[in-house]
Order: sequence, then structure tokens, then C-alpha cells
Amino acid sequence: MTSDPVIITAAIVGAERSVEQCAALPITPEQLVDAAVESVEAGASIIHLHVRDEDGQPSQRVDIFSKVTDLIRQRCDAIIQYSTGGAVGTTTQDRIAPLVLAPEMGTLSLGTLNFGEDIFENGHDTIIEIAQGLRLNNVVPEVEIFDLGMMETLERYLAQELIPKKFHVDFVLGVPGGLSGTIENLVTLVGRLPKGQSWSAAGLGRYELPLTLHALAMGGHVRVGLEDNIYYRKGELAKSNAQLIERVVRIAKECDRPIATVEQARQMLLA
Ligand code: KMH
Ligand code: ZN
Repeated sequence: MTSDPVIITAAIVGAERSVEQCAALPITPEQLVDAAVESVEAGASIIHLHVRDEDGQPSQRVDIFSKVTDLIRQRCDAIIQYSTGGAVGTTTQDRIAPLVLAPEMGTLSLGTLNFGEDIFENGHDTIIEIAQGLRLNNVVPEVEIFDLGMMETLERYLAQELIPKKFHVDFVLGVPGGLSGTIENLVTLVGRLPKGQSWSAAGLGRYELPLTLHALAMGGHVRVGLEDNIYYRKGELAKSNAQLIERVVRIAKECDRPIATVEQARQMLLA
């Protein structure tokens, strides 16, 4: 087993959950900033960022992304990764809009999928438009893979040079409509990656903990947070994003995976 540092990404809010479901969900800019800072203090080096508007609704407004980014940067160093996924139904134009702020990273989902009862639309034209937005603003993509077919899309687009050469891969497993977060699925996906490609695993809901364990054992990186999973354990809601991160840190240390600093994460993913 590798003893390389593990990069922890904190997915602090997402677009799908509400405070009615989990009181710890950060919503306002101040809450998002506090959650980001606490996550970094707990061991995260990447903040996967969605924001909400004044009504608590998911938003891709540039002014809110700008405010939250500035406030995070005033309080800590972190790689800030903007969501270009937004919420289901967000227009491509809105999804790309915050990239003008040139975050260090941004997401790039590689295909359409059923997303619970909704459809997360990522047709070819949308993918290419978002990839161009990333490229124009020098943003390193985190390619989000929700299903095995998206791996084949990644291979095809790489061959066609439709996405930048430098990227990180995140396997987001457990969306109802996508690939579930089983160990077999993770092993299959990782086995298809180009040699040396950096990757992380994000298991949704009950898949979060087992996928974390397996990603650590397989030498990968890990994403956790209330966007992906609002429970600490079955029937017990998480108290904070930091609580979920602190658990990863404890497990990683026991597995001889030191926690990557922000600077190490930059070197590994962005240099
Ligand atoms: N909210 C999901 C529909 C991303 O951040 O890029 C999409 C999502 C992916 O969360
Ligand atoms: Zn997201």
C-alpha cells in the first residue's frame, strides 16, 4: 500500500440538500466560509464550492462566488474548486459564469445521467462549452465521473484533445441513476485510468465511508462532505463538514497515509 499523502476535498454544501434535512448545512456566505475554514483546519486542502442565494437556493451568481472566495482566502489557504454542475436544470451559461473569477479548479461532468428523479444534463455541446470556459480561464478541471460510460467519453475526448491534458478525476458514485459506490465499481474505474492519473473517490450517502476506506487503500484521494452525505453513521446526522473530514484524517493516519497540505496538493494536481 502506498504511503503517499492523501488529498482531502471537502464538498461542503452542494445543491440538493436543505437545512430541513440537515441543520449543519452551510447556506449563507458566512456559513460557507466558516465551513470551508473549519474543513481546511480539519485536513481538507480542496474546497469543492457551490453557493446559495439569499433565499437559500442553489445559485451560480458570480457575485456570491466572488464574495465567498474572497472571504475564504482572507482566512485560510485552500484550493478552491468551483462547481460547474450547479443544480439540475441550471443553464450552461450560468454554470460557466463563475469561471471568470479564475478559481484554481473547476468541475467538468462528462455525460448526462438520471439524477434521482431529475436529469443532470451534460450533452456533448455542454461539455465542450464548459471545457472551453475552464481552458479560457486557466482553470484545472476536475473531471467528474458518475458512470462507466463517462470513462469511455474521457478516453475518447482525450484522444480527440477536447479536454485539457492536465486534469484530476473524481469518481462520484452512488447517484441513483449513476454507478453505485461498490468496491468492484471503483476498482473497474481506477483500472481504466491512464497510468499515473490522479483520482479521488466521492461516495454518496452510505457509500461515503466504504469508498473512503478503499480509496485510501488503493492510493487514491478522497472527497467527503455534506454535499455527498449528511449522515455521520446510519440514523445519525453529521454535526458538521469538519466532523466528516476528521474521521477521514484519523483513518488515513492509521493507514500510513499522511494528509496532504494545500501546497502538496497544489504540487500534485496543479503544478
Ligand atoms: N448538483 C449536481 C447536479 C458538480 O458539482 O460539478 C451536480 C454536481 C456536480 O454537484
Ligand atoms: Zn458538486
